[in-house]
Amino acid sequence: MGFRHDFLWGGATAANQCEGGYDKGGRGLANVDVVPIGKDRYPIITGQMKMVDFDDEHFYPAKEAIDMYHRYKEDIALFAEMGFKTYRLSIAWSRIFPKGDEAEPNEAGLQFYEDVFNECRKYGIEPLVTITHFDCPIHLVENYGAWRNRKLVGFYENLCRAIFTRYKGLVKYWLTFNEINMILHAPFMGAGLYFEEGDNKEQVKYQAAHHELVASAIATKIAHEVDPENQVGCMLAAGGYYPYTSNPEDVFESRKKDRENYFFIDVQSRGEYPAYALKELERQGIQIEMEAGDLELLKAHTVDFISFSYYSSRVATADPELLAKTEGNIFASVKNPYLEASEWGWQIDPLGLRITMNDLYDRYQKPLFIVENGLGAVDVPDEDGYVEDDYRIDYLAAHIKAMKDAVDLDGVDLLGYTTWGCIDLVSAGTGEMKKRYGFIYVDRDNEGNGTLKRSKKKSFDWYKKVIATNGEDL
Ligand code: P53
Repeated sequence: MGFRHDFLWGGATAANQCEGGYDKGGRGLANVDVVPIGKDRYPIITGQMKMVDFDDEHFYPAKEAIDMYHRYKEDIALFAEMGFKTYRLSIAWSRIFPKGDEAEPNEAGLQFYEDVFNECRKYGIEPLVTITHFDCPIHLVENYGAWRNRKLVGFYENLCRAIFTRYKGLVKYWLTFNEINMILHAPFMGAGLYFEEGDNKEQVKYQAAHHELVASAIATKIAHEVDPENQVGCMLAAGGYYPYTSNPEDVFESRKKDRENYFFIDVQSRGEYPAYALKELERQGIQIEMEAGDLELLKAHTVDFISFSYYSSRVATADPELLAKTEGNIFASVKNPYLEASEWGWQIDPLGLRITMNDLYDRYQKPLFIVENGLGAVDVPDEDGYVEDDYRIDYLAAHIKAMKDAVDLDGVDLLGYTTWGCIDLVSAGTGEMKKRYGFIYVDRDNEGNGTLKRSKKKSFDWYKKVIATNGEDL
């Protein structure tokens, strides 16, 4: 009983939220670099306001982030001290192909990640690599319209070939697109899409989604060809919708909202467009342009495992007045009266994790991997940088307990668990440093002040013990 003996405990980060070094080693600019902190961020990440370069009015936290580009050795040593079996990180596309459409990759970028992976291996840490975590070279955004353009499939294929070949034997676990369903909710952050006057937004989003899905299938194909040991996963921003009431209208609405997100994983895992999606696209008058062979590719190259992030469950309602109150969030959700929320209003629901795991395992019957989970909170360090983050320990312990129930009591096959932002980093949603997830505190604030010094929080030793006991001692 309990977790498998080779359970992959660890933590997760994303290039643009931690590396900084945005212009180092020949790196090109990406969509994720040009999203500032502050009131314009939301219109920019949702594609309502165009931003393709820096200006003097805004602060761009990703430029320096927590400077992991220069400090990864120190940080990986700390992960190793906690006993990490895996470290999930992402490759910045624009380090490997600075513009995105070059014929040859940038050696300095390839070498950087090779060094990082070797550093992990030194401690027996298995890298889990997200190929794209919300990033797209800005040159591809400006000159091709990012993922709305079919050519992106070929550019992504070049990226995959370059990294699969170079890192053969160093990396085995790959995720094709972080939170692929984010393209619906934050299309610029998720896929470099912004909208022009007269665009049919849904048409643009689903066409871009088709390109990503084909690209994901091609990546899976190449990964398996390059090394049969490679394991490729899809990645869903999970957290299902509960109906607000037992009114069947609410129940049906919650199903519809779930399907919007499941759609992507249905294609990546089952290999075909589901019937409900074809009908919905038809009703909305959306026509997806496909090339000959696309459907065969999708069918032939499905993913090996299902990975997902889970922070919160959500609530759906068919009542338009109640729904109106939910606007302005990345994921629209009615407040659940039975749950407490984080300081950022994310509702805390450990049992929801068990429910999500059951839903996904029932639906796909492939191994699951929880690659993000955690509590974004304000931490107050003492003068040594120590934080007594019992609230974080409580959140994680409750979620690990629920995940154990899903394994022990429900029989779900779970490969591993990586907490989000194992070291404090920049928030994707808000651009803040103040919203912290880490076991390791980083001295930096929302305005970019601070020494960047790392220090252990109380949760550091707690997580070390959790890993050492394979999740028995919470
Ligand atoms: P932040 C929204 C809802 C669910 C997951 O988010 C999300 C978001 C984006 O805000 O993103 C994932 O930093 C994402 C990470 C992100 C993390 O959740 O807004 O994969 O890049 O940092 C937490 O608190």
